[in-house]
Amino acid sequence: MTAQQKKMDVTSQQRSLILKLHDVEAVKFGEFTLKSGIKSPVYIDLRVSVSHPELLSLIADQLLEAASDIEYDIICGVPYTALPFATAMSLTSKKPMVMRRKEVKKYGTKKIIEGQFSENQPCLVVEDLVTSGLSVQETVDPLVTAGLKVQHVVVLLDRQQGALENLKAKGLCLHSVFSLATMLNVLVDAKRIEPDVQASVMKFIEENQVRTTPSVSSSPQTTMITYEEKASNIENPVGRRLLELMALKKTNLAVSADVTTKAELFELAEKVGPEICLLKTHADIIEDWDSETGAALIELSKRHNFLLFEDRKFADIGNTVHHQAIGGVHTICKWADIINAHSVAGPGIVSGLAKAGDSKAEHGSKSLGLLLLAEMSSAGNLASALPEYREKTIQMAQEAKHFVFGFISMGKIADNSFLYLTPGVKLAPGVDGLGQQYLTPDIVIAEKLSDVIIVGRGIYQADDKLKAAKEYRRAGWKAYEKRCSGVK
Ligand code: S5P
Repeated sequence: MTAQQKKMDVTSQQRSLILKLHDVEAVKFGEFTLKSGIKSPVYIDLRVSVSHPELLSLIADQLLEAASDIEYDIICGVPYTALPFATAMSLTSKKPMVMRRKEVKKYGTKKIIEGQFSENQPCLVVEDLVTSGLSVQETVDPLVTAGLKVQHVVVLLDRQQGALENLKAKGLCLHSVFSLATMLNVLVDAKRIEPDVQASVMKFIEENQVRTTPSVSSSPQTTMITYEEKASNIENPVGRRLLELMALKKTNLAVSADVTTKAELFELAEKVGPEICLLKTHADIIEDWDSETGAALIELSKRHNFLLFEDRKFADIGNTVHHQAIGGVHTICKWADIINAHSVAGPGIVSGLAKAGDSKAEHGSKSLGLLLLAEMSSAGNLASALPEYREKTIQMAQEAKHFVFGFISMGKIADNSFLYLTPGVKLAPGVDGLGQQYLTPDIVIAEKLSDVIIVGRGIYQADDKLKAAKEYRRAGWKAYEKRCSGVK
């Protein structure tokens, strides 16, 4: 298709909408530092449209036009920017809306999808802007779980960075009012920007493609390795044991037992024990912890065949962490199989904790394994924001493979000689009001290729904890089987 033909494809309404968006500075050109730290020659912020009701109504008309061939009964906007778009579309088309909550209420109905709908009703998802399509997916998943049928997504602007392909891989069809390329053509045509700006934005887009599904370049051996196969790659015996018991029990679920009394801790471990591969503790939040608690946990872990992970997140110099790990009130090394540490203190922290592991072995106890925190699930955390931090953390782990067998990370960040454990997991994505960010088991295991899902409140705050644990176990294992079979 020639450039001239492409220009002719733009309707006069689309052209006028693009120029209006430029007028209100919803799109800007220059040098902008994105959240990821990457420098971008273009910045798009469609939130400003709420200050311009006429513009909002034009946007809604164009979105409805783009969706005119689709059959749907109900509309749902991706929070937050697309909520006013969806509302305006609903008012014009008289089609009802549902809303997806980002934060689930702690009281009342605890509903994730607000509004009235019935099973299998076709729902059109509306978004303002797509890059990878991940935020669309985070709205589609709970809609489908709630029983709605979602096949189509309509978006105002497609940045052409992979969303179309990523959503297609998930069985979703993306319809955009216009692409970034079209927007640039119109702006050059109207002499709003110079052709060299257009060229630099297009180069940026080409160089910054985001694939949320496993990339084609990763070979089947690396992405579809089974837990049994992975076990033979792991040097640390605890890491190997963890993978072997995951394969045997058919579970990749770790429960985070963030309760505050011994009674609650033992009751939870007893209940969910058969469903899990790991019980993760925060010993320092148990108010009545005593010298017998560790031994009682070991007994439970043996009976139900799971490992114990004390989530102490050590972060000090080697000598101090050595004492913190073996001594104090909690004598962590006496009962925990796995501990973790921040890499911020440098390799000395690994050596200090390895020394604690050695003294454990000298006393005839089972061995110890260490996980390094390479990334965190909390919004704005510095580890995830700084790629160099993650790289250095991986390097530290590579230099101590006899002891470090994996990472706390948001997905697979290095090769198959490490395990990846991911916290911030719930059946519906969202946030918790204190910075915690949740992804679904499917995204974590099948897309981001982590090995273990760590679930806290999703299970220990459920009315029926066993039922919740079974649900998470099923979801985590299904995602693992999907990834092994290569189904996207
Ligand atoms: O980045 C992290 C690392 C950890 S270990 N984010 C986390 O949430 N965690 C821990 O995982 C956190 O300390 C808590 O114990 C658990 C998540 O709990 P949930 O209730 O949000 O599922």
